[in-house]
Amino acid sequence: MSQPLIVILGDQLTEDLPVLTGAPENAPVALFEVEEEGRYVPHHPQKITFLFSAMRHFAQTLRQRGRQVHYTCLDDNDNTQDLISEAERVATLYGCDEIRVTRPGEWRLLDRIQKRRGNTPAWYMVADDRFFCSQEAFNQWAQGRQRFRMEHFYRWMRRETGLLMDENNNPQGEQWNFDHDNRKPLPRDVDPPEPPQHQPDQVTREVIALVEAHFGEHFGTLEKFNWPVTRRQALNDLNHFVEHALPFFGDYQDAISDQHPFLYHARLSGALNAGLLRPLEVCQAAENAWRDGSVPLNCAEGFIRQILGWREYVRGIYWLNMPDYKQRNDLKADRDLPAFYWTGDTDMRCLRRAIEMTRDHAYAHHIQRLMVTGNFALLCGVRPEALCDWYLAVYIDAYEWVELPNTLGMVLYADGGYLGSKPYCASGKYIDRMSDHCQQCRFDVKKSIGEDACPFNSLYWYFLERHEKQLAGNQRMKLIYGSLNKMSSDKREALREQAIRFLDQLDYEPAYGRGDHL
Ligand code: FAD
Ligand code: DLZ
Repeated sequence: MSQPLIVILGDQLTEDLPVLTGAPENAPVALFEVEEEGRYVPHHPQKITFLFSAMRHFAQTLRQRGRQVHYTCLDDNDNTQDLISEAERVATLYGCDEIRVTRPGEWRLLDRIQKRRGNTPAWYMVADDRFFCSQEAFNQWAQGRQRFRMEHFYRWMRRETGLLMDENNNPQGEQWNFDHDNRKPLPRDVDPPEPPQHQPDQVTREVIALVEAHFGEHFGTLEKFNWPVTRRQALNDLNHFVEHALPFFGDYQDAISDQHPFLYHARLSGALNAGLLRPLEVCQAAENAWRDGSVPLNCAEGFIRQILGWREYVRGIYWLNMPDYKQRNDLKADRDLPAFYWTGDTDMRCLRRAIEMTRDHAYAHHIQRLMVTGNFALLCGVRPEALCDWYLAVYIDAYEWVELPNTLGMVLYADGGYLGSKPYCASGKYIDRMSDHCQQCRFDVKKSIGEDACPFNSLYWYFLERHEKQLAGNQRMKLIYGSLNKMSSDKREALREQAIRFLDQLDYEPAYGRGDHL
């Protein structure tokens, strides 16, 4: 009789995964902490702590449910420190002739497993049912379409799931999208809710010590660790968000605060991506709050769109196009990452604060990722690989299936407009409108030239000028290219010189924050 080993990866911590529910009750279940996964990019210590602690708690839950669980700790003597070899070692140890695993979320690992074909014990991959849209369904949707747009996909998903639809299958409120009510700038007296506090228990405290000892050299601090490490804590965070922050989510979705890292955002991406929450229950919680009258429709819809729309869409794009997608660099960006991405040591207040928040919480919200660190890298011409490695390393929620399309596609426009219809490039004016950083910055956001001019301004015009050939034909860029072309050649030259001077004096440090082995 064949006996499978059920392998659960660190981002597969969902009790009713098909790989578990479909396995014989006496099949051993295995989880492995390994160095290799902590180091293929230098993951933030909070991300590693979050996953190891959540894995250890998940193993406890499985044992309480009567499962036989094998758990390899990072510092176990016989740990081979690699997921594939550890699974094969443990399968042999337990006399298992096959290994079953849920399809991994990163191509790198999928490829390695596929290359084990013919191996004994044999590997089998089971579909991941934690998404609204299967890869097959996405591929079918994509087939024959010249251009993809998230909005079309999202409307299809709304119809398919019935989320926020009325009895005639029309969108609630007779609109698909309430963006005109959203995206308000930050009010002066903003007072967002404090996230729930999770006191680290014994398990988490032990993991913190372990991670400090093994990955202490990675960028990021552990002092403010406050992520949910059990499903119960994650549900608590979800309820807290729906009650206290969701009612304002839409309004201040795009605002950036110098002091409040989380504003009215959910902080749920880590828990969602690791499997502690399912996207359906999160969307249903938001819809129910709207039905109860405690959350306005623009907020519930704006939030659901992020999960039902963007999250599913980027995953579909990732699997449809990997591995080639990762090689795209359509704007031929060739700079290394500025060194201050690993330190926060810059006078540009918006960048400093986004990086400090990242260091302290392994978190920055979407607009900081897109319009501050992302926009700056786009304007500088940072290589996709360098920027993608950074985003993959530093955020609590980062896995390639979601990080890569957001960074390479949405931020860097390196896929030539496949994911987004135009580059999200902006000058300092945008950051000034949406945040309270500029008042506290040594640079003057109103100036483009001179020692105290905001670097975003000259970089912005220099970027547009560099990429005129690729971008000027884009309908959505017409207005801005009109302005560039009306500019005197003296002004253009001064802006160009200012930007080049600035770029030349930056330090670039591609390998900072990585372990010696890399
Ligand atoms: P909220 O703003 O409250 O949004 C609610 C949920 O919607 C999130 O939890 C997330 O699950 C989903 N969501 C929102 N926007 C996106 C999006 N663009 N793509 C996918 N899901 C989205 N998200 C990740 O989960 N992992 C990543 O590695 C990641 N990398 C990113 C890199 C860049 C350059 C950019 C611009 C965005 C990235 N995002 C990533 C998307 C987004 O920034 C985060 O999901 C969000 O900031 C998480 O915080 P939150 O839970 O408070 O989200
Ligand atoms: C991110 C991560 C880290 C840091 N460590 C582990 C680990 O030790 N064991 C494990 O099973 N998973 C880990 N992960 C998550 C994996 O990297 C993730 O499962 C793959 O990238 C596929 O998405």
